[in-house]
Amino acid sequence: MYQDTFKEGFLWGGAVAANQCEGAYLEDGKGLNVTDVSAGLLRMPHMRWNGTKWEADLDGYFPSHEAIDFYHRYAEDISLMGEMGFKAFRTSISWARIFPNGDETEPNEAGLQFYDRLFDEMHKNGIEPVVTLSHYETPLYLLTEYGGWLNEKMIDFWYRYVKTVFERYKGKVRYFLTFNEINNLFKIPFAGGGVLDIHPIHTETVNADLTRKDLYQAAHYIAIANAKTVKLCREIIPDAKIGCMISLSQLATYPTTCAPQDVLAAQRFQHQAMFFLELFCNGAYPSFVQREWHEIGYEPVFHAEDLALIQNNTVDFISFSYYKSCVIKDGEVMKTDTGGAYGANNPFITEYSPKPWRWPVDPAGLRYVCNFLNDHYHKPLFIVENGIGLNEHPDSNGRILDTFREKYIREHLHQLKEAIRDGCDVMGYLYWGPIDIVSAGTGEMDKRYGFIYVDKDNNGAGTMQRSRKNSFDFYKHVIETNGKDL
Ligand code: BGP
Repeated sequence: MYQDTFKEGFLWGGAVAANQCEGAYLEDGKGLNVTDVSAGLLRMPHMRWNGTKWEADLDGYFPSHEAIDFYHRYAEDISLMGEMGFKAFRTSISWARIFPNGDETEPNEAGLQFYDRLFDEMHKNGIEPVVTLSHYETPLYLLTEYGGWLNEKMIDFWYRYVKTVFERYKGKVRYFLTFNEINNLFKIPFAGGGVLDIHPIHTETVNADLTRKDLYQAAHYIAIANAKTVKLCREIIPDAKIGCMISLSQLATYPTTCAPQDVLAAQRFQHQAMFFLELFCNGAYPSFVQREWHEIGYEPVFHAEDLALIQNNTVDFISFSYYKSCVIKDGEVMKTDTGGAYGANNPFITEYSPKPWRWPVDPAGLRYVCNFLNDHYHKPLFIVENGIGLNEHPDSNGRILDTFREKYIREHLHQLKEAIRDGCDVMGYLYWGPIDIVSAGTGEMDKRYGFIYVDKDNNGAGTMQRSRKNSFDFYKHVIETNGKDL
């Protein structure tokens, strides 16, 4: 049936990740996770070889260790989101709060209690929790002791964790996402994939020779874990919905020219973004990986029952991040950041986020991605990350006039509405970073996404006081009018 605009019950809101906002990185029994040794995922993890094994090197300043202290200030922050009228708020459960090392048999009660308090607070404010089970937060110990997802044992550790979560929060959470941007396994394996991958220049040994073969095997274990999670979620919380979460800026890959080889290059690049979609949504390995597997000499190690498990337990919906599009030329090696990939400049795109990030602004790319997904997978879509990072300072009246952000959102929502008119079933839109948090890629506070300003700078100075930017009222109005008045 034709849908002209955002449906009733559309899930408006915002999204963050535990490791970028909570802080309290060792409080109440929490163990270290992979992002705790990172001052930005695009930088080298701070690890050292002690002669026998890898260990955390915690010398220096790590912005995420305190972050915006959401762990203690969540009530104030959730109430501000409530004031904006949020219907949903996405955050992750930090796995190492629940199982500090990851391989324990009993969970950490204090960690579980924190999320009880947090979800209760959301409900008090009329906000539905949307929970990412793993957002770049694999317990570090699982990497240093077991190699992370290179090891099949991870499936059992993961299973124990998600079972604990489902049983504990079954009355409180109805929306789950499995692994955040899991396709980043191939781009930033350490944090994105939970795989022990230390670059050779960091020290000379161990896994310097990690190959795509290894990553494909890790992907297989993750696919099994994903399928088991979907199955378990349905058993324990039958009325919940569970989705995959993929970074899909890469689906908006345009060829540099209409030369057939450039068009084919763009298609190959899109295939990389489709790999996990095929596994999680169609429940099967896509035929397009066969050629690469043949060329790299990978022969998957599968158990007989694996493929049926993947086939029978596909996700309910597709959630994804979209920040920007990119342009590819045949033969070009694409570079990656947390927003997706980047290659040549697109002469038809004239607007960029400010320096030093310079992310191209391409709202139509969002419509393109939605249609692409709708054509291939026929599942409801959930935009769980879209936003713009700006370097902002309050003016002399203490206000932040972030009209660039308002324009960015307005234009993306216009295009989302077009996608709905094109026939896409869109469940919701969660703006990335409704409150300023630590940037995933570069560890900065100065890359601000929020409607809510947090007084803290890159060096950790500031009062942590929260204040409303101009876009706060703008977004509130968008939600109030269910996106009619953009
Ligand atoms: C995505 C991540 C988020 C996030 C966002 C913006 O890749 O899932 O965690 O932070 O990118 O990236 P950044 O913070 O580097 O600007």
